[in-house]
Amino acid sequence: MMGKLKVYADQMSQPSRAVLIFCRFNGIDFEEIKVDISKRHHLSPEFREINPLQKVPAIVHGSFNLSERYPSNLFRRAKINSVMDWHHSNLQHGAANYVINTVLGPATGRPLSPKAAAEAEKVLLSSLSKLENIWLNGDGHFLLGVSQPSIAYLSMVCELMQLEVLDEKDHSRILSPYKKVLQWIEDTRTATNPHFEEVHNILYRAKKKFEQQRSRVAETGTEPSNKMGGHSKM
Ligand SMILES: N[C@@H](CCC(=O)N[C@@H](CS)C(=O)NCC(=O)O)C(=O)O
Repeated sequence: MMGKLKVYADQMSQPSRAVLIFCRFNGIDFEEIKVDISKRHHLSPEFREINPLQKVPAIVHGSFNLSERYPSNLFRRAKINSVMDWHHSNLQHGAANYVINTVLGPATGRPLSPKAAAEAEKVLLSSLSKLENIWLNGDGHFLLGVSQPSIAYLSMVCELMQLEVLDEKDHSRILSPYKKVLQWIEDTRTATNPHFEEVHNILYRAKKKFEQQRSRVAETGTEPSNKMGGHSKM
């Protein structure tokens, strides 16, 4: 007996959201174990036992075993791996660093850096262009021409969804030129609902909080305090 699959996740983390939506959408019987990054739970000795890299998400099923989450067809599995490889060093690299350096950093104890944000934006824009013109270039509908949301494309869509917390101007400057990408996000939302919206609720609450913070700064000219408080309260 392997026992129930355990997913260690923080819903404020985009790869965590991708895995949670994937498991819910596929009707996988799993237990979600919350790891609150804003409270440094990922740095605890207990979590280090689960994932020595101290990152979420992490999956435990008896012993670590990710392979059965992937499709059994070898060619399709290889394609998904190649998309994930590209995603981690391109789209994730650009989007996560942009969001951390413009909005989210202080909530996890990191300072904002306009210079790092500018560098991340270049990676993000070049990744979006490749996504639009290469990955989504088939029928322009679903990635790799497949109509089932794979973990690869949920990961990428969740990566892009985190841009919701940006200032409206930045959000539209970055995303609006990429029509296929925008359509793909909508298609994924529709295909995986209600799970998609449920898992993104925490992000929508954070978005509202950041909007209020920005309008207070605009009205009063005072800087926001550098803390968002615990994510779980957003
Ligand atoms: N490439 C990994 C990235 C994992 C990752 O960076 N997770 C972040 C949250 S989104 C984390 O755990 N950060 C911990 C930290 O900031 O120290 C994946 O996609 O799962």
